[in-house]
Amino acid sequence: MSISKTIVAGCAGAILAFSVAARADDAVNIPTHNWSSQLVGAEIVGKLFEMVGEEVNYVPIDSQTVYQSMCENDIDIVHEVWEGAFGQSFEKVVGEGCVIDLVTHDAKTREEWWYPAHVKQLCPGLPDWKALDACADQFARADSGGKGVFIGGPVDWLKHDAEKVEALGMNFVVKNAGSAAAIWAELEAGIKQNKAVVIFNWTPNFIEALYEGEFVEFPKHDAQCIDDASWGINPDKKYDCGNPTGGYLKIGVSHDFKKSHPKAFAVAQNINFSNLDVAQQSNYVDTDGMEVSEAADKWLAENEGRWRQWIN
Ligand code: TMO
Repeated sequence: MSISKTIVAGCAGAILAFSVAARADDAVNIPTHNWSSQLVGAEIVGKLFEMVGEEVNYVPIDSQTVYQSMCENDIDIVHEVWEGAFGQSFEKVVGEGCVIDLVTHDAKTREEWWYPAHVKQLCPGLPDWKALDACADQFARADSGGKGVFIGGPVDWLKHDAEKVEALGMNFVVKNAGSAAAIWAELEAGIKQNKAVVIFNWTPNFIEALYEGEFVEFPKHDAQCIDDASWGINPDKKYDCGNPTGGYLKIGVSHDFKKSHPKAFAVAQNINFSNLDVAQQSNYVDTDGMEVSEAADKWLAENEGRWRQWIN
């Protein structure tokens, strides 16, 4: 008992010491997540902050808990707040007043179940979700008990896919990939073998430059669908709808950011990425095989006229 208490107390002390140390250098803390455009964009944002004289730390962190970390001032900025994946976590902390909704990028986003073009031949009636469900057996695997398999993203993207399957009564199971790369490997295997495959995908992303395909059309998204069980075709369940189709992409900053890092704040409020920007940031890494910092440098080299205005 007393040994485990000592260990717990020791750990808490270590975590505290670490978070104090992490802030001691006064750098801007920028989170890094598990998809390519975010990693490249984080370095672009960081390099812009460095140009105006700020120091920058890159902090690998879970893409949901980062919103709470902004409230605790451990993280200063999230530059890719995707409505579909993070809207709820983000809007909660904005409502609490500890995070500021600073910028809405021009980019419009969608995150949803998606299949490559050949699947439409295998499963007539797509992209309607009911047609997909009627073909569920084609998406079955040895270990899925006859149910179709949907390849979801890593769990921190929190897509509520299992809830959606249940609320819509679909004959599918959700298999969460461990990484974005694992999703793309499933997609490529399906294409090579001409097999039915349905994965989580999003736009803007590099996929659209490489493969033809479509999003599955679920019942149209409504804010009430994820708040109110009685809304939608299943009167007893939330999530009986698709994700937003013209979703936002935002920049959120911690409430204290303006005061703690005024030069970075002034830049952040000018940043504005388009669909093409986000797609390129992803493409440079996933299609062209560049390192993240190389990709950030390429984007900066090609967009100097724009970011010069952002930093002035
Ligand atoms: C958050 N994401 C863009 C991977 O859907």
